[in-house]
Amino acid sequence: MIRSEKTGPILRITIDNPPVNALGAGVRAGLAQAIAAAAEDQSVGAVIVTGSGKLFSAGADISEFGKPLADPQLPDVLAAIETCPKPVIAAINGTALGGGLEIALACHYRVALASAKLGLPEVKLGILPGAGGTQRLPRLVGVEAALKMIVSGDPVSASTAAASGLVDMVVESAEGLFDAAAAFANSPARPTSARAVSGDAASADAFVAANPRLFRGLTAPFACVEAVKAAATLPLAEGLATERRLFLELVSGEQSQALRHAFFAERSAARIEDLPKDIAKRPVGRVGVIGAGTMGGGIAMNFLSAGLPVTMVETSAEALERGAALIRKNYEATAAKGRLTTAQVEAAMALLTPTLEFGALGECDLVIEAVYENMEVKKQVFGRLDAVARPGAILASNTSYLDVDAIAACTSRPQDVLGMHFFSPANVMKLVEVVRGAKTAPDVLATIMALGQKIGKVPVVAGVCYGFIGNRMLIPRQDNALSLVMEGASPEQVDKVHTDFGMPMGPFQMTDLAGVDIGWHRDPERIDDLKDALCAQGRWGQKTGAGFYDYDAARKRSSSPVVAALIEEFRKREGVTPRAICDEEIVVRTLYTMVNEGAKILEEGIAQRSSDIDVVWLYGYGWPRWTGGPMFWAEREGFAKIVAGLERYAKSMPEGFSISPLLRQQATATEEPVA
Ligand code: 3H9
Repeated sequence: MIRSEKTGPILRITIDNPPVNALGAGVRAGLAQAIAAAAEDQSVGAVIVTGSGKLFSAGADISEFGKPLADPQLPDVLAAIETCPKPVIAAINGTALGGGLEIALACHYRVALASAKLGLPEVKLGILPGAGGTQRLPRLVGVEAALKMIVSGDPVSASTAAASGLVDMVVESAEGLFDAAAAFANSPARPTSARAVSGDAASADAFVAANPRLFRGLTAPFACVEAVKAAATLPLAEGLATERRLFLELVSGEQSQALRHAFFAERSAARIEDLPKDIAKRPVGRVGVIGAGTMGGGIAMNFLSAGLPVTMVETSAEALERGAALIRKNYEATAAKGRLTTAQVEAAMALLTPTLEFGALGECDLVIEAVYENMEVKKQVFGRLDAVARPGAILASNTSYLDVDAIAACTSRPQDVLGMHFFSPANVMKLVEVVRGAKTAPDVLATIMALGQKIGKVPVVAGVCYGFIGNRMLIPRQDNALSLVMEGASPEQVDKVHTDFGMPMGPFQMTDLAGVDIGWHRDPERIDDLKDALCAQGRWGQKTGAGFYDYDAARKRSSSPVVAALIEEFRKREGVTPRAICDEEIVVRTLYTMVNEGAKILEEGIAQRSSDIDVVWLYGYGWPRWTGGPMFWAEREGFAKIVAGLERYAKSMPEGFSISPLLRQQATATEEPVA
């Protein structure tokens, strides 16, 4: 795990713990031993610490958290590095994160490869840098720059690190890294902790005030600030003690457990249990997209951004031009924010071939259909596609609800067909539900999962059912939300329960964003429910400036007296006497019902594992990450409590409601024994 090699007076210590050089117990022990030996060995003049492979180190071994950590502890190992009488130089050969970067901070000098990324992402796991990072980083870069890195958790490039004083030198090629590091071998040992901190507690407070978004709902960012303030105001030993105390508090806290669950859940979602790991994938060199609407364009952008050529097909020249122009507009907006160069925009656009020729899809290795959500239309498109696509091409539908098996059956090659359900806006949202049909070939599934990751998405496998994982769970939530309003709640009350919980928006805010008219029968005379009543009045959501709420020109939301009157009128018409609805009932009927549906999804094998459901909601709908996702949250909440709640309100639920047998089983298995 730790390799030591001596060249002349220089001892090179290499962290060699694939795949990411995590700092588990073995690595910590090896590193401590190697440093102690170097300090004692008269023939060693200087030490270089580096990582093997492409990474320096991804930091502490996250899987060790939650249990007592074996000695030596990382802070002690780093203290030994810092107090080594010989110069210790970090040769940062690649990504250095968390405890990995903290090793480098404890070294006396830092030389980084230009391609390396440096970061302290602990906050994303609900903790803070716990091996001196909060004390040493401010000593190198000052309070403000340190807070930016520690509280956002986002890594910086080697050149940014050099500009801020975090690294001493940037090297362009890997071959030159060790010579550059060795150039510091005759410099004096220079402990970071001996430096003064630039910036003070007031600059930390100013950072908090200027960045409210980074703190919303979370506890760790506040602890990060407290620790950095300690660096600015206390002697090192006390600062380190503050950091340690906060680290231990956070690591055993609920948020960190949930965030660590989310980290591992995302990675296990990529694994498909019944596929051989080394299955050969189909090459995908060109992608076809049918439909240049908002969805088709967004889907196309994912591939263009990843350097894959895209053929985009439409039926009218006008729609095609509008689609291509929208893609350009989106790229240019990103460039205007400084996140893309003009050259990158042009490079992406050069990969796009808009065409009216359906036959052009014959050149594509993967074709994604993103047309109107209607089974007959989709069946027709797949029939045509079957006639032009080359043998072996993968044919995907972006349907968000429909039966992928029925779509596949319209082709002569159902083994090549699956669903790729992107979430809107498709160029931004990271989730893709990969819908595995009854006949989808294993290599087709494996190819799309790998391709999804390549384009920066989080792909999750789902089986065929109405709405797959995410939208299927949305149905009971939205149905109950509407019933609750009929029975006496206001849209505002229901939405507030959700936003207080941490959701980016509530059920009605979401309906307004997506369009109240989705699925509407389009007959203004026929009013079956509240949504019909809104649609009949042209209140189709944000796009018409009015839905369950009113919107101004800047799409700022406000409560609508018109809607309040409509609701009242509608209740009267239905003979409903409104009653006071408590928030607890809203939680049960809109959140517990989602968990119930999730349990059914598991029962039926639609999701491979409970954590996949969490990943769908974290990445597709903005479920608050610090609760771990609906199924992780449910376990915390208590399955028995959830079942009891569902039973209590079962009579009020929309027709067809039933409690999942799996959920009942879990409730019994986890129920506290009655004393
Ligand atoms: C810390 O350092 C605390 C200290 O301040 C204080 C201590 C006292 N541990 O993501 P990938 C696994 S907290 C354990 O697919 P990539 C990962 O699960 C740590 N395992 O690769 C996966 O396993 P599997 C702060 C880890 O190339 C495999 O490695 N550091 C760790 O897409 C490959 O990972 C972080 O938060 C870990 N630290 O991305 C960094 N890291 O194959 C977390 C990865 O079985 N890591 N694994 O599914 C990352 O951000 C990405 O993994 C990284 C590579 C960018 C490094």
